[in-house]
Amino acid sequence: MQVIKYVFQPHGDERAQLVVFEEQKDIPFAIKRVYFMYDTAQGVVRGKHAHKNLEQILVCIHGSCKVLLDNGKERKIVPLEKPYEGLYVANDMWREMFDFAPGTVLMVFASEYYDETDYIRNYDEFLKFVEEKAK
Ligand code: T46
Repeated sequence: MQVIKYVFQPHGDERAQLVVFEEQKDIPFAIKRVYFMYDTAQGVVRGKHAHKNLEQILVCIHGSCKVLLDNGKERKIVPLEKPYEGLYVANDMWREMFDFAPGTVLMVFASEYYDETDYIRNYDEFLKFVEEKAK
């Protein structure tokens, strides 16, 4: 499984670091939605689903977490620890976010508007979905 991690070049000077996300440039798709999660409780696992169409870039703009990626055949755990790193998560990829450090803010850039019908929340259904797609 190929893990695609983007490194966004910070524009730093003596005042601060500044990171830019422009659609179709830094982010490889048109951004239809941005959301973030914060106040993540200790020990929680978020995600536990895949998407039929949605592509996303996950950026831990504060703190850190780990992301489990599962394409139905292989699993990888990717740490997100820098505010200038973005993890690309393709549509047909099971994802779980966990091990959130206290105070973590995880920001997500999404290629589509929110649509509950795009979610695959059952792991067996996900396996069937990727098997069908591979035929
Ligand atoms: C994903 C991972 C990385 C909305 O109303 N609009 C939205 O755009 C989103 C993202 C969520 N919601 C509602 C739906 C639920 O009632 O917010 C609640 C929490 O959503 P969810 O349980 O899906 O959150 P996560 O952290 O498990 O997953 C989210 C995204 O939903 C998902 O697409 O890939 O972050």
